Amino acid sequence: MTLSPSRNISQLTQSAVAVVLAGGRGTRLEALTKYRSKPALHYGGKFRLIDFPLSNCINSGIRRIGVVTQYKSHSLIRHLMNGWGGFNRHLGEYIDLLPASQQYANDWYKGTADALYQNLQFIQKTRADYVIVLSGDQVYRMDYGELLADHVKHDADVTVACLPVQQSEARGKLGIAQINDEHRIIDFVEKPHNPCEIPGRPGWSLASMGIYVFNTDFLVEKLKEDAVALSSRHDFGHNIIPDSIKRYRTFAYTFEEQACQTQYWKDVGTLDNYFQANMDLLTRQCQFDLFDQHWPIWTYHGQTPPARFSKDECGRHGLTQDSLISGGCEIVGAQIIHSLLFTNVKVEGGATVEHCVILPETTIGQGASLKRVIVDSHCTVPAGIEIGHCAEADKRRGFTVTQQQITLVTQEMLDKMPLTSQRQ
Ligand code: ADQ
Ligand code: ADP
Repeated sequence: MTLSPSRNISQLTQSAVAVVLAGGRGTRLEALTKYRSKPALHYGGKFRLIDFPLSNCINSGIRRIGVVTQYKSHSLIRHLMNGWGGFNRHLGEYIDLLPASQQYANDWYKGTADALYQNLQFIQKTRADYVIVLSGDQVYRMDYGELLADHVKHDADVTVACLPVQQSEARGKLGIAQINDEHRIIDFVEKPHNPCEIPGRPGWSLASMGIYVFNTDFLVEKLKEDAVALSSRHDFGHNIIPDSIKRYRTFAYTFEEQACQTQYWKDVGTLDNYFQANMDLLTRQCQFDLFDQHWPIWTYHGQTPPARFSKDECGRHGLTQDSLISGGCEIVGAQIIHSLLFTNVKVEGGATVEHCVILPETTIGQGASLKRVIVDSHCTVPAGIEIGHCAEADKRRGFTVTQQQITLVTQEMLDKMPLTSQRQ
């Protein structure tokens, strides 16, 4: 197909189905993913991580989507039903939930490739020409139409979206590709300890974003082959992609080159980068602009009144500085500095919240003082408590403290904390 701008690209997006992988455990996020899957994790004041790939699909014109769920999927499914149910199946638009229902195989999803293999019927029934495989837990804006166009331009069997990253960030965490002048992938190693450099760009490697486009027939063939391979981990990064480069047309799409987009991409894997990715949003200089009307991020947002800042009974004003405050928040005589408050957070008189991420439906009691803290949803933080001022004291009280000295607090931790240890 000769590709001239939007008309052909819109034909491509219509002939594609997206499968969003949302079943990983996300164990490095510790207690934040104890009861919810990583794609269900709250992010950016009113969103959940899964909203980002789903919004990219909608904004790119892809309206046929499967979401593969497995672990701890209750709040994920609730969010998808509340917020993403407005598709019109009569017009061929839908989001289908694909839980590990043990129909195709008598097992849970063994890996990302197996998660698609167990949903081959769903994929084949769509009669789509292309399958876009996405991760449910990354923050970025991407026009998948351009990705598909690149795939077709190269007459590829599979295309891997890639991004240059600093070697220190890639080491042991990301799949690394080497490409030739035509952007064909000539080598791929999953999470190497010594990622190879991009020629002429010292200190940088070309990382896989875990985003793939496959010709449907090719994908079906590869998944069937992989399903019976005894030594396989049934994983895209470990098996399908390295196997494909040997015998098939496997190309890299470099996200860096996507026109008119600021290239922000975060795989929110650890508490430290979850904290930082939220903090990034507080400045107007952030490469990821939540206020970009051209590529909106869609989500479910319940009915809430506007955030209210009011005086408490001692006459102290509710004040904020450099923060994102969501609907339903009530700041009564408290100070919020450089923080992100999700929906329906209440902060009571004399409390100070500084450099914090406070998840929804949480109350911070009178006079509490929090600094560099992530507070989980549905917490009641006791009055007068100090958190985030001394790492050792926080650890003694059962809170999690990260390498970068961010403290995580959940209601379970608060419930177990002896009453005598509220002050440090
Ligand atoms: P990882 O980030 O380690 O590497 P992985 O754990 O395979 O990716 O998860 C990818 C997506 O699949 C996540 O959204 C996760 O929730 C989901 N998932 C994981 N296991 C699943 C299962 N059994 N069933 C259903 N869904 C599952 C990948 C690539 C790397 C690349 C990085 C970029 O393998 O090459 O560099 O993504 O983040
Ligand atoms: P979210 O903040 O993602 O909306 P929820 O508060 O709905 O999270 O919790 C996610 C899931 O975890 C729900 O199924 C909920 O019932 C369950 N859950 C939350 N806290 C606990 C707990 N302490 N013990 C057991 N299950 C819990």
